[in-house]
Amino acid sequence: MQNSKELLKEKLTAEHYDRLMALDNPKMHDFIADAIELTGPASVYVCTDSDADRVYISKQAIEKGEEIQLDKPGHTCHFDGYFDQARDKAKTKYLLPPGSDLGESLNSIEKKVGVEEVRSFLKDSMVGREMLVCFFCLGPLDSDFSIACVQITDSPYVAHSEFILYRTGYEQFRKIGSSGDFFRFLHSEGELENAVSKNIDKRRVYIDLEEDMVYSVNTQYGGNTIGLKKLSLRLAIQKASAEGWLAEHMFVLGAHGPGGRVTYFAGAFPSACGKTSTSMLPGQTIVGDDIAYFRKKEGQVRSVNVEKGIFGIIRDVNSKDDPIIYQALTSPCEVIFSNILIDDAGKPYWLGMGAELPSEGTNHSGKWHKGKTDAKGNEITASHKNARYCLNIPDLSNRDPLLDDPDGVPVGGIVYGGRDSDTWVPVEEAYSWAEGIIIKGACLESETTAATLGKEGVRTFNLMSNLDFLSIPLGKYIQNNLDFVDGVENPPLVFSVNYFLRDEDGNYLNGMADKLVWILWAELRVNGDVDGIETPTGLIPKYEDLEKLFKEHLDAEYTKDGYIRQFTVRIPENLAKLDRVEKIYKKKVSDTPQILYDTFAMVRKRLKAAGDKHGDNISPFDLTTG
Ligand code: SPV
Ligand code: MN
Repeated sequence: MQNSKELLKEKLTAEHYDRLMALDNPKMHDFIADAIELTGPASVYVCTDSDADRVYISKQAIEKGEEIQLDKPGHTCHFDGYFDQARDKAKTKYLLPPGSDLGESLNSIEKKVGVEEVRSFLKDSMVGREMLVCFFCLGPLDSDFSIACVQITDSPYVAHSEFILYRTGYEQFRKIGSSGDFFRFLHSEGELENAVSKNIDKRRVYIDLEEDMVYSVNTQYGGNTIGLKKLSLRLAIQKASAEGWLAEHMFVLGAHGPGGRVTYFAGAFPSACGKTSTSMLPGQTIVGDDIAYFRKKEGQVRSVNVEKGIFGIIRDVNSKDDPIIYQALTSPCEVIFSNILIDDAGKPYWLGMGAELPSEGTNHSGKWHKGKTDAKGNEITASHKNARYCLNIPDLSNRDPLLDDPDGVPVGGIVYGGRDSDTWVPVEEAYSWAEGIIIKGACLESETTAATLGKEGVRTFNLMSNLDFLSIPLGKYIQNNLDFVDGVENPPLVFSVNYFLRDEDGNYLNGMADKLVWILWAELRVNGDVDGIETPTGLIPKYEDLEKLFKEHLDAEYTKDGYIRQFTVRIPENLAKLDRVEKIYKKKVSDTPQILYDTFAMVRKRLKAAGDKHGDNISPFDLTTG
């Protein structure tokens, strides 16, 4: 390759060349020069943190046909290809250098082979197009948490999404000077047909952990392309592991307790299991809904939202269940809708919005009418189940005032939840941090959803809801979580929640709104305001505490019968879960810490003893308060 600076000078206008040169970072310059040489763009646009650049990008998205202006100011709609509607787990791989091993649970490809393949797909992919070079920052600016990132893409939709979701980072790059400590993303949509990526068989997301760099090609769906989202989470998990902090697939929420007290919770749920709606609970304040970093500061666990926007699932967002998001989605403010239905007047519609949907319009399948089927004869729904909205948290009335605090928020509790029809009670506190990490986080299972490609409704192991993004061996990741609170005087309490418990007839045992009560009970526990009842797996709420919370916050009568049905400890199901999960660790995770097996054995013993004494299904009234 010719000298980077020379190449940049030749290919960029003076203005954009100067923008790059104002950042004295040879590694970043090399990255951009290499990308230009590889992809061959007609022009290069370098974004600073200015409003003018943000506006330019959003206008480009419309001009290039990647977004359509909708009926309200600031609202646009983007469509991904019919077969490009979710994260592609099978084609997302780590580039493995010779001699390294990530364990068999992580998808990888020999580095040399992978780099050659993905670069061959990227070769000349931007010919005739403008390359966009954007700088962003993960986490608040000017903070121990900040990670500078540079994103190259030929998709103004991807860049526009990032301007909504992340803090701009041109100034952050000025701050890091010539440091090589930043993340890099190179994305091209590849060949387009009707403004969507055409060569889906050549879709690849390849991650280079040695270089803190990710390649993404022949795809547009956000989870595959937005570098700072799940691509950076994979890089961050490795970085965190090396540096002694944590990068998690978690929301961060300010829970508002009695007397104006605010207690912060972070929570992990697999995609489409209630993570965003928990972060948006009525009366509470949101810090973030998807990715959180944790660091220890002065003996305290503190957390930031890596993002400043939400890329949320739009299905079932309606004025009753999610009033604040619904308000934003129906008022003039910056929103990119994706893979919804639009009518000729540019009005957006989606499944579960609480209004009647038109019988025809345009969606991710093109012209759509009710009853339309795809090539395989499957009905095409009006909007895709993984259709999303992308908006700014500062536009929401429930934003938390500490959203951009460089020190993050102090974490009082951690919550793990999944789609579980028959095992866990609605809320339970672990007896300790270690038990919480092992019996709650590392045992997380969930029934699959439309957020990833493949069959839905299959019970799948997903430790800490972070399995899709782990870039270190699973055992090491668990050990990092266990060790993280060393030196912390009051580690966060750890809770499990389950919004999806059903009775023997398959009916849900709880309403959607009930999750508020579980979180507010956890808030009381963190502050020592109430006692719990001891079960073999942790502490559950006392009836009278829940009765009070239901009355106060949901204006609902909480019945003893409902309580018993929801909080009955299901011994055989809990034992079966331990067996299932242990089998996975034994078979697939060779570096599982011994403490995990020891803890399983201890909890199994407790479950059996309780079962011997009280039977398979134990009413909470038969257990004692602790
Ligand atoms: C998820 O699926 O967990 C998401 C959306 O948050 S994605 O960007 O696809 O990862
Ligand atoms: Mn997510």
